[in-house]
Amino acid sequence: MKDRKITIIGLGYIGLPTAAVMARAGMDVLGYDLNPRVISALNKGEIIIEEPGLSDLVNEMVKAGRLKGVTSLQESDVFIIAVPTPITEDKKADMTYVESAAEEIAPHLKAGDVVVLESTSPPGATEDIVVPILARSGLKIGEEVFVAHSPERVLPGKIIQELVQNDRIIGGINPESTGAVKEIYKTFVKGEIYTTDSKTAEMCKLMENTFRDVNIALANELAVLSENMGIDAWEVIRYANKHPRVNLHQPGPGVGGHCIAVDPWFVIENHPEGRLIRQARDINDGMPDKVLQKIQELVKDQETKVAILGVTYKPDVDDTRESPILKLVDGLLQKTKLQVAIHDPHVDREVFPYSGRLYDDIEDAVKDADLIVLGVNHFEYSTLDFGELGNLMKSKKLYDTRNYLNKEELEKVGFHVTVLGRGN
Ligand code: SAJ
Repeated sequence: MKDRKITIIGLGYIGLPTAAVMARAGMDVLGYDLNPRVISALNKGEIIIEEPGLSDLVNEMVKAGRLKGVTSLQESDVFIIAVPTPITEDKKADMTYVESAAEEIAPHLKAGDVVVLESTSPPGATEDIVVPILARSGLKIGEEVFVAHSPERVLPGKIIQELVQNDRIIGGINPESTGAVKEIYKTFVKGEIYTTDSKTAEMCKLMENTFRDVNIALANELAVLSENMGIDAWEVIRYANKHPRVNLHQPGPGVGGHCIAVDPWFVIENHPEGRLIRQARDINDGMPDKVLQKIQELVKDQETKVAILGVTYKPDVDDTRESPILKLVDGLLQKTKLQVAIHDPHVDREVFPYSGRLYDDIEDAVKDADLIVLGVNHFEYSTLDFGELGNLMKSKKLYDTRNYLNKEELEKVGFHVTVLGRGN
């Protein structure tokens, strides 16, 4: 197995770590991406995304000659598709990148090759989209070329560890395909490998994230109800979760990232009967607007300055895809006259849409502001000196959308603190 050549198509948050981990397991790995920045960085042993442990591992594998970036596909024994599956305006899976990847693979196929779709896809995509394109090679798909869906389930921030330790699902288009892919993943996965058919594997992945989305929607609904009832949702969660079979999730300013905010739509794109799933999406997507309304209540002067701390989709990552705080910023700029200043130590200024409003120094972001909004609970924000920051502000008001900061300590230094989900 170790002498087989692996090609990973798409070197993003999943493809690149997978490439590095497979190289570490002893395989000869080529990485292919349309973005030339990614390939030139890779061949220098560098990466352009943030993920703990990835930089060192990539560097080591490139130096060892086991991982290399390429700008065109070539013959390989295994092709792994890890390209994005974005969502269209009308909430459908945009499978263009998957289709192009399959189209590029087809001419390079030979008997015995394996193709794995890792990209999160609507149920049926492997069989209905990938297989017919690969069949253009003239080879018998399922008999000469083995095809399966094996969804990634890793948590950004812990990708390297979870790629190896998590259990894995492999769903082939037939048992032979499932078996062939299992042989490959066995070389680096330490968790259990469960096998099924490709459509079930696709649905498993989507339902994992949908489970979380629906639960977060419930927590967000609890937050809204609690504010209206004058109780503290966080206290309700703390005590309700003492029940052995209850696990209320955390409310917040909405759900972001390219997974949980997107995948539920793939389940229901052709199935309007999925009512609860749709409602959960609507509740979570409505949260940035609720935060916006609260900000407008908290600032008396509607043209004053508001400082937003944290814009990524979750703490301690650099990813702003589907970030609810970016949606909040969009709303503030489109619907209000407030002056918006942003601080986030993780975002890459080069790809950030509001780089003109992004301050490197937190002091500059909060200077003369009427209100600080904690958008993301980055670790860095737990150690801030709010006594000093408060002195730079026009008035000492803070809205914590994550229940992250120490309210009592903030009040001691003169802040008026509002917490999402905490009624008066
Ligand atoms: N969030 C809440 N309340 C919570 C938990 C999360 O508001 O109680 C928000 C976060 O702030 C963030 C979003 O949800 O905006 C998603 O964050 P997350 O940490 O829950 O998940 P992701 O998107 O980083 O990763 C998820 C994981 N899926 C599950 O836990 C079921 C991961 O295992 C998947 O591999 C990943 O999606 C993916 O790629 O699909």
